[in-house]
Amino acid sequence: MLYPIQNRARSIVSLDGLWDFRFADEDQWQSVYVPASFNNQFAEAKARKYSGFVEYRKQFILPDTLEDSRRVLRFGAVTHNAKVFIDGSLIMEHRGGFLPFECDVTANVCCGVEHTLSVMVDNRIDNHTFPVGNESGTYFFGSDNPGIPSVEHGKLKLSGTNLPNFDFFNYAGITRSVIIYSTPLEFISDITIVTDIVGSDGYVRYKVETSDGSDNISFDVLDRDGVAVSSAKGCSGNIVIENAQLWNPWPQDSYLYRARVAFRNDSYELPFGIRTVSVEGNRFLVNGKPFYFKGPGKHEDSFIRGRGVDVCLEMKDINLFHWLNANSFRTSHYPYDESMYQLCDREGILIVDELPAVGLNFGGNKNPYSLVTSNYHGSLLRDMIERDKNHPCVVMWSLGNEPDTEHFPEDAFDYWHSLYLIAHENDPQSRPVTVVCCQNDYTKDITAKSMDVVCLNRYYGWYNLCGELEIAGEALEEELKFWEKIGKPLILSEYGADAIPGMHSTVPEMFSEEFQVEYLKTMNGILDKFDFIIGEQPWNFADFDTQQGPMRAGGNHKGLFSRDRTPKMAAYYVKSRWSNNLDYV
Ligand code: GCB
Repeated sequence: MLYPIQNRARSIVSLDGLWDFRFADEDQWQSVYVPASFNNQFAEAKARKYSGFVEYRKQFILPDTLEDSRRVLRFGAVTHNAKVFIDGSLIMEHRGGFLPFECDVTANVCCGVEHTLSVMVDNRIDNHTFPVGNESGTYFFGSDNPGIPSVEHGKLKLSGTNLPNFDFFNYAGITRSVIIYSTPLEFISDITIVTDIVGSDGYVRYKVETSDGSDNISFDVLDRDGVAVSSAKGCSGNIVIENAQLWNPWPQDSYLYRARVAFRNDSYELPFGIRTVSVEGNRFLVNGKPFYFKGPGKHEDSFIRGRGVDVCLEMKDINLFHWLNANSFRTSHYPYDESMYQLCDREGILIVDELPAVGLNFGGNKNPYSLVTSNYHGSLLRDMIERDKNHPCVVMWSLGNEPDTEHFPEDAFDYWHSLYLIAHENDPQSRPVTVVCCQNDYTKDITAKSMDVVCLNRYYGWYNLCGELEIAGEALEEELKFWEKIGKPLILSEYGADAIPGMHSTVPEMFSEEFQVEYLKTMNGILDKFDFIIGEQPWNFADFDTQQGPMRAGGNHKGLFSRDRTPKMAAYYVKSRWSNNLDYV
């Protein structure tokens, strides 16, 4: 899937801005801003608690200049499900809240005429959605309502409310940009680039797809200054770039070339980097050199926009990554807006790209694999790879976060292994694949060790052995000795402690900033004892919003930064540790 661009052959009309909005159970229209989650834009509780359909509506007119072009309506993401209508006719439906979808509307949308675009958005989550909602009437970290017999016996139902089986607020709406883009009627439909390095030369293998399958293509590679350094003809080919500049992780140069593709009246420019990634033994190699992942897990989350795209905030966050001496992150717990990947291509920050498969875990009470289908999961995986395959910053796929791999080990293995194969088959670069594992009885898990990289989320000293850092460190060490024998590289993909910003204590007890520092120091001290550890990803970069509940005072406070990006003590500690730990040279 090509990201829409504007050039001499293509244009973009933005439909972002103010739209009409109403809850499906009301007649009253109000104003709402797009792109953004709707939940924080209103003063009333309803927008935070609502579960069901909401309707968005906007009138628009396309300029006459697009009359002879192909016109495509594209949504960056609508959370979670969408039905799209033009002038009252259904033109497309989409399932899943974090990936783009589009439709050729050349026949539906005339230029110079007013049209009405409306979108029915469903924010409900249940056992069959990604992320997973909890149908039993409880929410993540909520109690099972013991002692309220009327709830237990189903007389009082928490229906009509969002009940996430995950620890982030269920933000929803038209969260990413809406555009109509144009292309010539005969157009370039896809480009795939795979690179290799031999000695000092870069090898670029490309494939271009066009609307009519024709071969009439020119493919030029431009350097950073826009100078053509190599070129080829035809819909696929191999190009050699002598003395190539490599795309290297920050703080080295993440050099981007540009492929300029021309087909009849159409043209497209795609930035790409020459780099390789692979796993060898217990090492993760970037351009053949061992890479150590340093960087906190993230969320798309901010005060008013919720999960709505905010490119300025993304810029600030990546500059804070540089400040922290961080070099990578995981897009926990869903694919992010494309703008983040474009930024990370430019800034040399490596991404572990994660699907929204979070919450496939009912603590052993239910078998999640009897509820969900790997077919839907597989189609999301193909879509994510299709969208992100050309980004040099994307170095690994994460199939999901913290599924149950302990209580139904064979079912888990079958489910995740089939997805593992899909990822390798569909990614032209065949990047390493992982699934991020939950704190569990790891001796029963046969899934984690079948991945290319083992990724573990561990909260020793927080959710268990609470506050007892010495023994928590011993428990982590004991577990890592187990994984060391498996012979695969391992990333500690989450570990952390909540710290309420500004809460201090001479005795480092839980929730103080001092404790957060001591917690990270203890766990890092254990990581340093093992050679097969290839990364540390403290949870989280910044505090973020969650469902209300007894474990969350105004959200999750495991951030190194507060939600407004003010550094906590832990940010300074981590910055200093990571300045001394540059394994990629
Ligand atoms: C986890 C989850 C993450 C939570 C975190 C926590 O294991 O992957 O989504 O926010 O723990 O803070 O509890």
